[in-house]
Amino acid sequence: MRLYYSPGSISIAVAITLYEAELPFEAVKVNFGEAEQTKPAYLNVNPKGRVPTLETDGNHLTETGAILEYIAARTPQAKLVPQDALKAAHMRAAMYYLASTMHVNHAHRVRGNRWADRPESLADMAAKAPQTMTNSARYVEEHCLRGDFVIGDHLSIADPYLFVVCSWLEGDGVNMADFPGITAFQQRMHARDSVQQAINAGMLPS
Ligand SMILES: N[C@@H](CCC(=O)N[C@@H](CS)C(=O)NCC(=O)O)C(=O)O
Repeated sequence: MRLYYSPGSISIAVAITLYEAELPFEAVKVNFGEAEQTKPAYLNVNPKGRVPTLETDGNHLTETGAILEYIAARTPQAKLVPQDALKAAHMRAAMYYLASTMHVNHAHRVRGNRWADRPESLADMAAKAPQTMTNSARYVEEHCLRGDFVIGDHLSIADPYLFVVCSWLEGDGVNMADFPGITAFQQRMHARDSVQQAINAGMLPS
């Protein structure tokens, strides 16, 4: 398998999950500084011009949530998706929320040019991010994390996803002192071998 990634981006949730599942992979860095994600060579891999992409058996899988589900399905022994239907629904609700709302809130600060061109529009969107990300953090703190991990006492595919999105909060202007539950979760995840492997591979800052 080959993972196309950019350091610190949501693609690192896939790397952490691959490490959790003990699936070997080749990591291919997409250089955002050179806008490689917009060039034909990468668009042949992922026409959306985004990371992650997971190449497996001649297929190019995209969308973080779908890739995480694929890894879990490939490695049932890793128990990355709960058997219990209600817990699984909660796990997926968290992942859909991260994909459709929280990641998008963050992108309004760093990728405003997806939605607007005028400098004042971009500045307005960026200025809103501390508020929308604080609202998202409040939701995560009070409703998403049901214990040590999203589904309670067991790590699932929602946790690497949440860990990477929450690593953006401080940069988005969120006061982490208001979110002790998320802070403890981040520390718990940071201590795992999977996250340490991602750090050692230069995918995340230490
Ligand atoms: N819905 C996609 C979003 C992927 C995405 O937006 N990735 C960002 C990095 S966090 C990216 O590739 N940005 C490059 C760009 O916007 O040019 C997913 O969850 O996989």
